[in-house]
Amino acid sequence: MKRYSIKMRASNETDGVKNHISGAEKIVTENELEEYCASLMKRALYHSKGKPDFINIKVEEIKEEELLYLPALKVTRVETENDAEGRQVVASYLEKLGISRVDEIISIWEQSYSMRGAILLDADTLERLEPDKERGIRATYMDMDTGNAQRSRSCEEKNHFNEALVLATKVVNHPNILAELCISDDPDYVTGYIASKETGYVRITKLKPFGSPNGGRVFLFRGNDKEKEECIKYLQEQKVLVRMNEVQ
Ligand code: PML
Ligand code: MG
Repeated sequence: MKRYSIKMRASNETDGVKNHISGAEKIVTENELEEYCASLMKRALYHSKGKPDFINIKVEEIKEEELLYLPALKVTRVETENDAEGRQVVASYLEKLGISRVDEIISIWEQSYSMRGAILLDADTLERLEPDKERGIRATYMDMDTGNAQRSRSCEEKNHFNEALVLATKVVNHPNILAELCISDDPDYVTGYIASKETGYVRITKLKPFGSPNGGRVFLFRGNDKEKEECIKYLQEQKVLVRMNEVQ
């Protein structure tokens, strides 16, 4: 059975400024294609961030030999009372990972709030490494692989956790990525995370105030220029299916 990648992005423009509303992607089989395109279209049309005036749905065939299968990261959960406490948890995990300049990293995170993609940050020099600093780096071409289990047929409603776990698993499996930090840009979603190969996926229940549209991602990188190029290529082009079987 053939597989296809579907990517959706939706935005609107106010006073000449383009605002990102929603973006999502799936890797599906041929017989799921029509249904998932329709679901993603609905997701773009009915989003809490507003009505789009631009929707793009892109479909590309994927060959089996292009796919990399990865086990999902182990998941733990830390309860926090508010965003300040949430940031302290992030700081303590960064320290555990041997990363210094933690406060500066957390403050640079804010620069990702209006971007479609993530900041790729040199963990030591704190240099931003994205070729296009307005757009950032978008990790793409990934989805969950549920094996024989039937997955939920609808993706009209975003499952923040599943989609983020898939993305984080892909991102931190690159040998030059030390960790990923993420806060959702959806105003009503306050859970965020720090993920790394070493710590797994650490969910932090409050990482921003309820109602805030401020969210974004940072990928922390350590390596040389050649490794940076390879890493960007991996994040943007490698097709990945994440095995979710053991996720509770
Ligand atoms: C997003 O909205 O894209 C990010 C979602 C973060 C999910 C965090 C979690 O629930 O574990
Ligand atoms: Mg969002």
